[in-house]
Amino acid sequence: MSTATATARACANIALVKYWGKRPGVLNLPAAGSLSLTLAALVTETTVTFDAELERDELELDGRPADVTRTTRFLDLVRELASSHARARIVTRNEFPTASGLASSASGFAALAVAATKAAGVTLQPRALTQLARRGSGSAARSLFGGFVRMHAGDRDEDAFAEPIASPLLDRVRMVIAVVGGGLAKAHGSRDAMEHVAATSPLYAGWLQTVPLDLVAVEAALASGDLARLGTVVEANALAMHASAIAARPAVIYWQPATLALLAAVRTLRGNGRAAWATIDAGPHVKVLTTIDDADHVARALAGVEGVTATTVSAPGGGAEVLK
Ligand code: 2P0
Repeated sequence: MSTATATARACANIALVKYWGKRPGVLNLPAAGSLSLTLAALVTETTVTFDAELERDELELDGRPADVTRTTRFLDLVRELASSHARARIVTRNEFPTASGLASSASGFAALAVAATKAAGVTLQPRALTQLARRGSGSAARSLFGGFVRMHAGDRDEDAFAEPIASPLLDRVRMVIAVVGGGLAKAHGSRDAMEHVAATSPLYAGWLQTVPLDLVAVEAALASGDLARLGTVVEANALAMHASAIAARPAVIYWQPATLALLAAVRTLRGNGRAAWATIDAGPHVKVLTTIDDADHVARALAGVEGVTATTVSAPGGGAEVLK
């Protein structure tokens, strides 16, 4: 057969304990563990078609041709596993809230890993599939699973994998995504930024000491169903990550004025008895951990903050899957 095709979908995830820093080398090993929540509202769908007639890989992203370099590097790993040289056509589409400006490398490489291995006839156990996705993007390993997911840093390739974590909180939690507009200069890409922070920030060592403690606290809160404990650690962890970035030389500052206004709004919501704890990734947007009961109230309050251009309420999402 000269062509073989498969389609997969994967949801993006938001880290509750952040992945921020790598160990050196080509294996894309994180410097520390991380823990995330997969979100139903942020979906990527990807079709991979291996075609012996193609001379090079071709990528179409949201209807337009896109740079295929990083995708080719990833597909080379799949081709090696399949003992194949066939190039591929990749068509990928992000069903994200309109103009959300949210990063999609997690759902993107998770969907690509599932579709490409399926199309190539490579069968991997779930843990091995997360290791493969990690080579594409560290956060992608976590998007293979739904709900709460723990990424292990490990010492070697086979120890740096993701696995789902059960929690009685899963049915209760929601995430409100508050998109900050404003048209400021494009943020620093997280891959380069985390290397720069690791190399120059005097606070990076403190960040690396914090992560294992936060992981223990978050896992305990998830196991016991203690949402307030979970939220407190989640917000503190994100602020510690950003403190390390702000202290880099030169500084990496992802926040805009609306980001700080959102942090204040979240504190006010908490003061009024609502469940609301903020987290922030490599951009100005604020994601708020809340409950099914408080989600709409929180979303309305955040939509009223100056500089916020959209809000989305998301339930936890499921794991990556083959569609056809
Ligand atoms: C996270 N971020 O844990 C953190 C929080 C950014 C801030 O994972 O270089 O795109 O592809 O392995 O996965 C973004 O990093 O990095 C990220 P690569 P990735 O969600």
